Amino acid sequence: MSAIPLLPQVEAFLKRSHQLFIDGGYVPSTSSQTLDVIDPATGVVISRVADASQADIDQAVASANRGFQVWSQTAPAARASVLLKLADLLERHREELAQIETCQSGKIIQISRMFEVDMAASFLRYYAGWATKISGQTITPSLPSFAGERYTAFTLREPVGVVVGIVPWNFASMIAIWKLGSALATGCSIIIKPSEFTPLTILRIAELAVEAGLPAGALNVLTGGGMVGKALIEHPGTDKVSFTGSVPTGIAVGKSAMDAKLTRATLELGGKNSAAFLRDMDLDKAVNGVIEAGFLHSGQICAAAERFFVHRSQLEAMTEKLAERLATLKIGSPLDEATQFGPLTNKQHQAKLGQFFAQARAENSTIVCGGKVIDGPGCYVEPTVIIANSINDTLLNEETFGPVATFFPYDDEEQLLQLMNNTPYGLSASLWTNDLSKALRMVPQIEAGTVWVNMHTLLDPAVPFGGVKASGVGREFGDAFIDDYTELKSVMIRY
Ligand code: TXE
Repeated sequence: MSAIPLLPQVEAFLKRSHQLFIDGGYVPSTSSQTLDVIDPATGVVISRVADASQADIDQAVASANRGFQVWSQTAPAARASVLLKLADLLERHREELAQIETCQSGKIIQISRMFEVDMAASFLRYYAGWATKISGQTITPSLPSFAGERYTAFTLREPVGVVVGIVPWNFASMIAIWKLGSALATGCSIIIKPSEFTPLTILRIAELAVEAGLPAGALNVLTGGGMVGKALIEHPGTDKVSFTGSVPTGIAVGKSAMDAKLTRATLELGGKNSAAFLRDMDLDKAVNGVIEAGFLHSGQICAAAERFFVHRSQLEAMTEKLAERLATLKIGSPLDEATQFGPLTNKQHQAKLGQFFAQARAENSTIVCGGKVIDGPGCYVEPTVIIANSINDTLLNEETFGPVATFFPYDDEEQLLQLMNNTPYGLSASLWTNDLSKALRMVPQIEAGTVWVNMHTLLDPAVPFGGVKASGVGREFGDAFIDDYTELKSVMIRY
């Protein structure tokens, strides 16, 4: 097999001189600064986007406030209809969007199609369904009645206002859709600040949103670096930030939000997620489980597992079998449909993985396979399996965000739970066993926002997602997102 040819509309899109998406269309930036977008498979600059200035930020925020006035007054059913149309348009432009995404992120084309388009469309449809179902309560207060007066009260769910959606590079379309779906379903307007590494697909999605009937200003896209995100959060005209990204940046975002004006903040951060295999697990199934948990999209998934706990008696057999399986993965161009393992998304990240490999060697960890950066213009690293020497080893504690499975043995289930919880983070975890009764007894003792049993990484819009401990604040999906995107207003009436 060889790389699929790019569609003519993708070629044309990449060649454009990209501007900022404000007020329903493109406007030139007042800044002369631009950012290169690099194809991580080849190292070639494929496009350039604007690096928004403070004047651009002011303009986008003013537009988003006007957009909010219109959109928040749009009937819920009409809001749902626009989101449903946008989902249809994503699917109609499936191949185009998937190719743009693969070119900017190095994600293998099958994953771009399935996650960045198909899953994104299903999340949008889910949020569309909520637009007409957001409701308050009626309450009877127990206040004293001196002359026969009576009381009633009710609550209103009101959109928070202008949301800033700060998106990382690992799922540039799908995560942007989570944020804009939540905001638009609840009647908020949103400004998306994509990652500087992957700013392109959301610009195309914003065009499709206008085609779907979204009013001007309800969705703006400002490309630029981290400082654009910070300025948006601290801007007096914004009301909430929804951030997905690394823990250190998440902490900075939380501080900016609180310091500036108590801006509401939802933080979905990374961590160091565990996958634990109980002794009854068949080894072949367990190896498939490790690949699902740790190697999808080269491990560049916040919910992916990076620490793998296996009973001491099975450690050697399991890691050897895993290494054999990983050796069969076809590494190559992400535009080749036969490729199973693509590049990382940027050179900085590849260099970071190189440092982690050096650290593992310095700490005398056992490198069962991989452990090397692949030389060349692309951002490839080898799929890697490591056995840590001690629970303090760096690779058992720091998020690599790469295709690195670090194993550690346990002797009994009490120790296993201690090992799983021995981390400041708590985004996700998985238990792999045929003994569901045992699994259900262990679930409450695991400190994580999501615990999977016999699966890992897969998200569903109906199931809330978010972290405990240092992995974040707030929840996306389910009905949990409504709390984060609306303010609860109480109305009390004496009659
Ligand atoms: O992420 P950041 P980066 C991890 C992964 C990776 C590391 C750094 O380990 O190597 O994070 O990646 C914007 N105020 N994850 O630098 O810094 C920034 O422009 C407001 C895990 O890309 O978290 C981008 O749009 N915004 C992660 C977004 O924040 C700021 C997914 C994320 O950037 C800002 C990706 C600031 N002060 C990387 N500074 C996950 N958990 O899913 C930066 N930004």
